[in-house]
Amino acid sequence: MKPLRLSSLDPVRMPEWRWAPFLSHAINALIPLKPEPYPVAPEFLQREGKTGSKSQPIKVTTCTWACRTKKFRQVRAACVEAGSSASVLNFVINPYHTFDLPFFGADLVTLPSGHLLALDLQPAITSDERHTKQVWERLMPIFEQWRVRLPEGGPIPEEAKPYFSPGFIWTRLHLGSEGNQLIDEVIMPAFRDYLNLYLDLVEMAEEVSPQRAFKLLEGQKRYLSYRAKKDPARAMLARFHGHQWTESYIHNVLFDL
Ligand code: DBV
Repeated sequence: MKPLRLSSLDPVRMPEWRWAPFLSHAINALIPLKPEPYPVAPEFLQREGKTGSKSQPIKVTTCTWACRTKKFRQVRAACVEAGSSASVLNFVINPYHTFDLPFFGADLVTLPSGHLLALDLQPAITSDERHTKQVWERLMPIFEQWRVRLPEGGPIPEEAKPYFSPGFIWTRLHLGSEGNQLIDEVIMPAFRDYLNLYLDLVEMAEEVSPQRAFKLLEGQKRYLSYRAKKDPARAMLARFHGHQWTESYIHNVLFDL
């Protein structure tokens, strides 16, 4: 039996979960910011389910790790472990709208067809230099350094483009040793670099005026309602845990502003 998780800060322990080192790294990097629990209803802290066939069922576990800090409204990790069917870490940092900060977003997805990997510092308002310039200037050299070592992930929907930075890392890798090596040698250090840069921007960030904060809040709401509406995990989560649970999880936990 897995120990029940009672707080959003309780450790996520799922044997075989592909993305454990990434979540550990992020949690450790957040320690200096003094994380406090984020309210998450018990049915979303840990949920068991089943997939596969009647004769060969596969156990599914979905856990949510989350916190808040002085400058972060919500940091949350959706962690899915379903054996050979899926292993996912979807990790988003939501800053308070009183700071001119982007989101930190990572989507690390392992499916039977391969790994699908996304990493970005996503703007709340793309068409606003004051919001993007300082971030992109520092992000682009890091992006250039890692993306040359990764295959292109292929087209993304046109309507999604306003929500990405030009430093969006997006790749698909094969399962097996070749993919694993790229995850260790490229995706992990890129994740560390993006998070380091992000935490540096956060440390420097100072509160903005109420007018500016209002504009940022509108941008954040637009971004999160887009993510909730188009969540690519919706079908998978509904298969694992049912429609009702999934809709509530998407709207009340994952994208809850
Ligand atoms: N994606 C989420 C959440 C997930 C999740 C909350 C709880 O936003 C997983 C889990 N993403 C997930 C899964 C798939 C994708 C795909 C399971 C595969 C869906 C499937 O093939 O059935 C990046 N993720 C994708 C895709 C993109 C992203 C572009 C492909 C979509 C498609 O082909 O239709 N997600 C997107 C993104 C961020 C992100 C840019 C932020 C960095 O989190």
